[in-house]
Amino acid sequence: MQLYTYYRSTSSYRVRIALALKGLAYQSLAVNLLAGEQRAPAYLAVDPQGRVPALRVEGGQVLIQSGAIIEYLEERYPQVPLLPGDALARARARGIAALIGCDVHPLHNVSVLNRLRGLGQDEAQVQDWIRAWISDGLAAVEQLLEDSGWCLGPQPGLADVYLIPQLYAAERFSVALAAWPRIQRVAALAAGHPAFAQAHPAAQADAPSVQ
Ligand SMILES: N[C@@H](CCC(=O)N[C@@H](CS)C(=O)NCC(=O)O)C(=O)O
Repeated sequence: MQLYTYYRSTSSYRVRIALALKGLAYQSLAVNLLAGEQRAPAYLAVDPQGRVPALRVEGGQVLIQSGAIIEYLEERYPQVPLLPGDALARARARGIAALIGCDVHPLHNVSVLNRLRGLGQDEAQVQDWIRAWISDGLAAVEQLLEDSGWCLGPQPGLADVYLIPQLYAAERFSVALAAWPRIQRVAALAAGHPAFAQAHPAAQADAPSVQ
């Protein structure tokens, strides 16, 4: 498999975690979002939306959208499941994933921020906007997590796959996690887990040596 990815992209980071948790080998193909490579014709032929991640699977088909890619991996490689067997528990995990993937991350995506800047918002306003959406989202996630273990149980799963990259973005945009002890507990578990370490932005070949 080949993953079109950018080291700092939280959506790519989700897929990298899912691949690593499942022990799946893949080749990383870096798309430099800062340099605008996502809008180059060659990449638009891969993903007409011009976003990462995209995953080229065996047989050559390209899948887009991290949620769809992760669900594909879950169905195709069910060993090391990311979703529990119980339908209600699956819905809880998907709820946290959607909260982060639909209601937080899109509001601080590069193209959305550039649109805000284009509408005349100054950088301080843009940074406030980012921090507000991340803080509101994480405050809600905190209420949805279990009191011990990973987000929703003793093993890492879909909710963790979404939460950890969002925490990387929180740190990048100076959102403090101090008010959220459950989230801090999950972050500490991920910091000591090899699959999460392998997927971390700093471990990617396209990451600059000083971030
Ligand atoms: N809903 C998409 C979001 C993908 C997305 O927005 N990716 C960002 C990086 S995290 C991107 O490629 N941004 C480039 C741009 O907005 O120009 C997913 O989950 O895959």
